[in-house]
Amino acid sequence: MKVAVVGATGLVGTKMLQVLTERNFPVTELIPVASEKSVGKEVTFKGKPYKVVNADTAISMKPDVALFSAGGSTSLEWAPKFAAAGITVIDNSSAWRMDPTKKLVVPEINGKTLTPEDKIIANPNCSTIQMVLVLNPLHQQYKINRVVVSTYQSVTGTGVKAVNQLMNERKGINGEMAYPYPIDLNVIPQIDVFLDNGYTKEEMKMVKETTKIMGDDTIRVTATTVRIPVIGGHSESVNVAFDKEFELKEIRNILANTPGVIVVDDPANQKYPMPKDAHEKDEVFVGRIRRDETQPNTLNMWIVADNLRKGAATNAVQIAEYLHQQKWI
Ligand code: 2RA
Repeated sequence: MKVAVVGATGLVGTKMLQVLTERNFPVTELIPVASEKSVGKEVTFKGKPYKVVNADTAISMKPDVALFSAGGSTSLEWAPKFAAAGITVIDNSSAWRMDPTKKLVVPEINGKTLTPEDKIIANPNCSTIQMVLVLNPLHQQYKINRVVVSTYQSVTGTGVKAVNQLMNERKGINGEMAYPYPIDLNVIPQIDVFLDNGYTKEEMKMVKETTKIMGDDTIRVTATTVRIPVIGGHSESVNVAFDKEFELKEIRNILANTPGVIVVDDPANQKYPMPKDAHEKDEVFVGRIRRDETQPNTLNMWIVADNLRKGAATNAVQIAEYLHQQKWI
């Protein structure tokens, strides 16, 4: 299968190439696509060099599927052109996520809603994916009423410029800033831009994408998203109020049997998920599972995942795998 990766030289694009290789996705030809300044550069995939091309050239090469991770404006401009040429687009930007005509997909949750007619498929936001993967099986059992989430997000979510900012600050080098403030030895309670309601765009992504993916707009979500000086993955403190009563043992059991979720919850031995351990893993890790003792039917959890993997590249490749299994690409 001919696979185009649009934004192939970025952090997520590079991870997509790695995940396609690891999962042995049947790529017969890779078409790396990037902005004009990267055209002509070489990208190595499965030991073979491939020349970076622009989006126009990529369309003329007729890929079967295109994985996009090149930002919202590139997706808005180019995804429809790829789709019009019959190429299925899996888009990691926020451009199409809330478009009612587009599916927002976490394969384990709503992959089955896809049809061969879906030519632009949206990949959700990283902090949303790891949360819904844990919430969904609990919602099936106990019906979620309200979620309060606070995130502790890795600088890799911003991109290579932010990783460089953190590393430069550690070495005492004055370099380019990705954030308006130092990130090392600091915490920044702002991810993406502020909206009129006082929340950030990242916070509202968690609110809106959760109900769209889980297909239930009665679930109330409120979020505070925070950038921390970490590289391995995003962490989340999640408080969930259910309609029905639960037993902690049952919750652990459900999560332990959820594909893609690993329970790490052994306080007696100081075992809980951490970004250092989630780094380079495709699974979502959950621990610190305990009752919120201030009100009935309410649970606290700590959820960690590598945001570049299940939060971005792995989820996109899993969507492609599903389409391939259905023989739609
Ligand atoms: C972040 N959620 O971590 C974003 C990346 N999509 O900044």
